[in-house]
Amino acid sequence: MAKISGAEIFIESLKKENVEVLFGYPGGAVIPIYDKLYDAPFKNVLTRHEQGAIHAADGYARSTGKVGVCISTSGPGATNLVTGLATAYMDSVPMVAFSGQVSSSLLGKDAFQEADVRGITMPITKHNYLVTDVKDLARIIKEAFYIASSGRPGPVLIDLPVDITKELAEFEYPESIDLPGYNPEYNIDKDKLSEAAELINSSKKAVIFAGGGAISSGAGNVLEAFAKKSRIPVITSLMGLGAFPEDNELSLGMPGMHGCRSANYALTESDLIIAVGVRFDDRVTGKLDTFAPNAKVIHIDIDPAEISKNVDALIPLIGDAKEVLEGLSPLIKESKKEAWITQICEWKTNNPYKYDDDSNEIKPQYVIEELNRLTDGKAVIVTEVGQNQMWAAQYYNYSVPRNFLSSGGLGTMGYGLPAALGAQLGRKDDVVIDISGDGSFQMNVQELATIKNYNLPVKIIILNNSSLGMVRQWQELFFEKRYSSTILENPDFVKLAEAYGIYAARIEDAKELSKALEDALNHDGPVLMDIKVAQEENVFPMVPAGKGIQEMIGG
Ligand SMILES: Cc1ncc(C[n+]2csc(CCOP(=O)(O)OP(=O)(O)O)c2C)c(N)n1
Repeated sequence: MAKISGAEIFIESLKKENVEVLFGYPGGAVIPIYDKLYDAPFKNVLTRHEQGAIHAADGYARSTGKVGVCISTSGPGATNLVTGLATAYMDSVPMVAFSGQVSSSLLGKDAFQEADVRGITMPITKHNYLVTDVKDLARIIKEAFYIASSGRPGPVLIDLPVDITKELAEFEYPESIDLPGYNPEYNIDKDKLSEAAELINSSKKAVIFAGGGAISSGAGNVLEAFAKKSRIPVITSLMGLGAFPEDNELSLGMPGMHGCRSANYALTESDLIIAVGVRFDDRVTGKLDTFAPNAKVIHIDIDPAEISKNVDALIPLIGDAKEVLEGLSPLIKESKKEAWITQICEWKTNNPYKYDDDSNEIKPQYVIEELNRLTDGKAVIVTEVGQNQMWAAQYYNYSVPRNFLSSGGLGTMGYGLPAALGAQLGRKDDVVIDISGDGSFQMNVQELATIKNYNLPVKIIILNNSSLGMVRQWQELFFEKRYSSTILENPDFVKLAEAYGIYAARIEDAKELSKALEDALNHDGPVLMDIKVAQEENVFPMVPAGKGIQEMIGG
């Protein structure tokens, strides 16, 4: 068999994995790979920063369910991937990231652009590799894609010394995988299923709490049927938005720090929580001692490490969320539970998200409501972090999975713009809207160039409050309005976008908003809207730090 170079093995392996798009940034340690990318059959997207590349791969992965792929050079290129890896790891996003590395003979010698990337990324990857022999490369790539996408998804890093990309080996892509010690498939425990069904059937005030795991397992339809049959209301975490349609009468929306009162009241009053692919993040539970004091917990999760990590589970059901729900469904009795449903409806009716819209200033919540109306709740919404993220979660109605992309676990400012461009490449026919704060936007603003170069019709909406709004909100409420380092003097975002060749407009008058948003959505190409919103607007309701989720203020 003819031998080919490591760089060619890289290309051939990605072809075998049906990679459609690779995001990356070149440098010395990956020049041999970039040479082969010059005429590779898949799309090779040059971002303007390695952090942009990895968030773009993440946005592509979250919006499509496929593995996102990115590449950087060694040293600073690789360390620029770190935030993106941690972001993907916290939110269980399937990704394979390649970092170039110095030549094998220079490893450990503080060579030019050497960084111990395996060491650095060990705690923020599902697995990582340093390739030491070109003969291992195809196998390692095969394993990496498998590990990234099986079980609980996550990012896998492959550190690839430059000499290996030049060495020759026969190329044979392995047919199967042999990974003793990694066993992501679980046989669902039948006894536990029966126990769980019994508990569900005898409960009076049960709630389903669905998260990111429900989305990554594709449990949507099964979850809907399960909720309908059992008449159990569904709460969706930030990561679970879209796992259950929010217009369904059984939907209670998002719980936690900025969730809706009805979801928090329901959790607090419930006698049973059926947790589906959630990790009971502290932003959800608030003060743990008072969280859902009367509830027993059935915890469905593919990752045994999640069971009783934060909240004790009476019955763990380890396995793929969709498969577990499929197993559970036939054991569930059709039930009325009308007293509980009536209570839920009352909470929902009496406690919608609300804001004062009596001023002349544009309210950020109104911007999201208008976007929801104009897109019929069907756009892919990508957010930054802060108030913009919470308003996007609260005021847009999510009805299908994979339409809300946001850095939930790590809370990474600078995620939105590159993730939106990745999502647009994965979902070519869909409207992709990046909802941004003026602070976050500037963290990866350079990706405007990538958006322009590939003419990606991303609609960028800056909720411009000239401040780091979420931090300013905390300073207002808990630090006597001492606005330390949170008021921003910004550049002219319209001129900035225009300098990148992107159509842009500024909106300062609420009366002009709807028409301007409509024009932006109809514009055939990328658009940036700089929307001047009320500076001192706060996200409510809010559970103050250290309080129980029933102790919400505002809203
Ligand atoms: C990389 C990073 N640095 C700092 C923070 C802390 N932080 C959380 S929200 C926030 C303010 C965000 O401001 P902006 O993007 O303008 O959004 P707004 O809250 O005003 O909508 C900050 C600084 C973070 N989440 N990520």
